[in-house]
Amino acid sequence: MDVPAGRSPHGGAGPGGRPGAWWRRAVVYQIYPRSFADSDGDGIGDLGGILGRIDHLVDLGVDAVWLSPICRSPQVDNGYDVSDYRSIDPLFGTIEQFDELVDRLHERGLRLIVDIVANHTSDQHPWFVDSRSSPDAERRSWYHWRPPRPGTVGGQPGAEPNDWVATFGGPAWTFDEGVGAYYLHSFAPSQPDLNWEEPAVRAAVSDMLRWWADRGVDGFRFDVINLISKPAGFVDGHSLPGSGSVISAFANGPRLHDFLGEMHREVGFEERGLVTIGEMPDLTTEVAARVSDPNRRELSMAFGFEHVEVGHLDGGTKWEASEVDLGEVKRSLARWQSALADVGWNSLYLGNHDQPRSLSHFGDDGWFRAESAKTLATLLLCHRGTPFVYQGDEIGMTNTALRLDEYVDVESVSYRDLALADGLPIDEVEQALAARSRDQARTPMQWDGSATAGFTTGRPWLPINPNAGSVNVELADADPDSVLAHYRRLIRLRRDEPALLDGRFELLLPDHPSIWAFARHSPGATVLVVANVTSTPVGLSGRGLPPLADGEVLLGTHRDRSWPALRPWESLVLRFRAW
Ligand code: TEU
Repeated sequence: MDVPAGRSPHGGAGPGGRPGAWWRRAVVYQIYPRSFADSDGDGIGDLGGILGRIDHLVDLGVDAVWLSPICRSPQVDNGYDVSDYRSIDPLFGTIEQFDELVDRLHERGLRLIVDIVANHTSDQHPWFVDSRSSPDAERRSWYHWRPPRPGTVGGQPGAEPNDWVATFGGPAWTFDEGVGAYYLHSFAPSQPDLNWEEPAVRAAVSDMLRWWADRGVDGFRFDVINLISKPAGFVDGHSLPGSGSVISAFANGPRLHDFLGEMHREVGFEERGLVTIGEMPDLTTEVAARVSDPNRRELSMAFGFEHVEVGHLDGGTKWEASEVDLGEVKRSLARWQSALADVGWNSLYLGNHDQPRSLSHFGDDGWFRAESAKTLATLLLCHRGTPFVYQGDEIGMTNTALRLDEYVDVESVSYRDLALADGLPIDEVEQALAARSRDQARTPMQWDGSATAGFTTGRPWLPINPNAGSVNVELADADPDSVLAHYRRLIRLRRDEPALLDGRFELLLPDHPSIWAFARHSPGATVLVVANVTSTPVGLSGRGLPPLADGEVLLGTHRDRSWPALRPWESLVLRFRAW
């Protein structure tokens, strides 16, 4: 691959968003630095660890890396609570190591995307420290301050300015004794929301983004960026059904598009050839099409949540969710494919640091672990859009078993404590955390079969999954039939097959409960993807698919064929000249 130019727009890349933009052909790999590789033995992954593992990324064949936050932070939410936007947290290394990482990745043909958390800061950020120092502070208006409800005493239950609930539980307002007012936080109390109505806040954010772009990064992933425009009035209740938290009151607010457009202009996203991905809870296809419409010059694409929230009960939280219906997941993805077929661009993901392991959530992490890992990857990467592979998925990592007292994620700990205090039976709390906790995706990357999985020489910050002896990079690398080998073939196939990059998407057998099938049509050929997404065999004859024997097999989960049936979690990618 050609070497990205770093600071200048990339050679060969068309204007952002239009066919030819580099990121429309790219596969992105997400690194959660804390859990990837530890170079100094403190049990926490770091930049030195990433520098030592670049070969893994090159061998996998990905084009870009997205790093979860590495800025200085008290780490209440593992870096999603920033106290200095222009620094590297000493836990992760130094700014010199960061610059070295940019250079090393570029030398190997990889691009780097950093994570920007600008809906909120840490309460340790100097902006908030100033804001809370007095009602007349210079940065008072940089955050959302409100008096207690009329007729109540601040700090007493029920005195919050309104009834909004924070995403991690409890009220979205915390009382500051010093100034006698409440501040707003969509997440933990230590993550106060910035007030984007204040022009100085927006200017400070754009300035910070230029600083990172000047360091040579190739793009930004914007944390919960569709929460930045709060509705006027701050009235009780939620404006939209959905997540059960304040998110539904904020998502896609009135000035969202203005703010994104301004940021695009101020930083020069398109001129600099940067990719921009906005994480957007409660995203709709309409908003996704708007923000990723290249002519509107807002973002390259957005992360929606619909497909990972299948099974969530209406108005409930993820903890009360029911079983995942894969039929619904496939129809959800297909709906997004059609909605963004002509305008805008999709992001594609099944898992990240906030979701349980995708293999455990959508697949069969027992008997058919390898087959379902391969099939889920095939399905995802053959859709139209930019795929994001979460670290560990390429070797088929699974959820683990943690004791109630072993969870450390701020969301999980808060849920556990509130649920137990509410009298929920322990086994229900255990089950909910086992299925949904974010810690499931955060156990250390499994590099080899040693006691610490090759992740650290010290004591890992979160227990190693007990299956590391059999599920690890070293073993997978030596096995031509491994999940890892399949990922490598799949990523290469996607790059070489025009129909997979830009071909029109067509869902086949939309209502079939066990077969997930779709076609990608390009002028020269049609590619058919067909998968059995259950742990029992399924027959294919009489289903209305073309005879598979007429196609050329490009990729399959199994070495041999069992037509006209598919074995448990078997999938195939075939090319047809005539369709
Ligand atoms: O996540 C936003 C978000 O919507 C999640 O909080 C999600 O609702 C939850 O994890 C589902 O259980 C982003 C980051 O990706 C996440 O790690 C941060 O904790 C959060 O924002 C706050 O910055």
